[in-house]
Amino acid sequence: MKECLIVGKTHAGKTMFALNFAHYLGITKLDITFRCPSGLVESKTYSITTARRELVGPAPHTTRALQSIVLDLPVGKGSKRCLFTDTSGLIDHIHADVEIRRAIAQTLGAIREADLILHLVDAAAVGLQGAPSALGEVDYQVAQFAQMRTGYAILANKMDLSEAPAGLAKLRQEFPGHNIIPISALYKRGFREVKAFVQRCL
Ligand SMILES: Nc1nc2c(ncn2[C@@H]2O[C@H](COP(=O)(O)OP(=O)(O)OP(=O)(O)O)[C@@H](O)[C@H]2O)c(=O)[nH]1
Ligand SMILES: [Mg+2]
Repeated sequence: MKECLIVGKTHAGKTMFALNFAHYLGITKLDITFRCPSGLVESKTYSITTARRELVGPAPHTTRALQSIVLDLPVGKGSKRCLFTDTSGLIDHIHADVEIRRAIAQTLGAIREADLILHLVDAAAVGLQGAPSALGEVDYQVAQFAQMRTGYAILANKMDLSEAPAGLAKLRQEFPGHNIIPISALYKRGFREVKAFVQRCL
């Protein structure tokens, strides 16, 4: 089964996207497998409401494990299975908390193994110096590493916010030649395009 990894800076909206995209594909009971940096693996079942409440964070570094959902996407006359994996958010500096450093190292390891990479960027925070989800060095590094694959797209998230169109324009300038899909994970906008992209890559 191919793995589609959702990566990006902390607070970009990765978990909101993972949960709402699964919901958009018709999954109402979310079976999520957590692979913790410690090696612990556990699964838990959520309703979409509970998952959003418990897993989407008001503050950075909410996700601290690889959190996977199995998705079935229609491809041709059949369907293809894909492991859709949310990750711990990246930062530009070295974090003081060892648990967060381990979680970030786990994300970086997963990037090397992934078949497809969806790189979430907070379009509303692109130019916000100092904001956790502002566009940063690590975004350029991910883009440079991942562009060698066919299955790489940048998802410009939070397009429902007024600052986002300017951020999207800047992203298009900074990442020329990349596939950039504007979305709102919160309102499930742009999901048709994301689905078509993932289907093409499976
Ligand atoms: N307006 C708006 N807010 C969003 C959107 N997507 C996520 N958010 C908000 O952004 C914040 C961070 O969302 P998360 O999904 O937890 O972000 P994350 O990238 O998983 O963060 P980490 O797990 O810390 O790396 C939350 O307050 C969400 O409600 C969006 O499309 N629009
Ligand atoms: Mg998260």
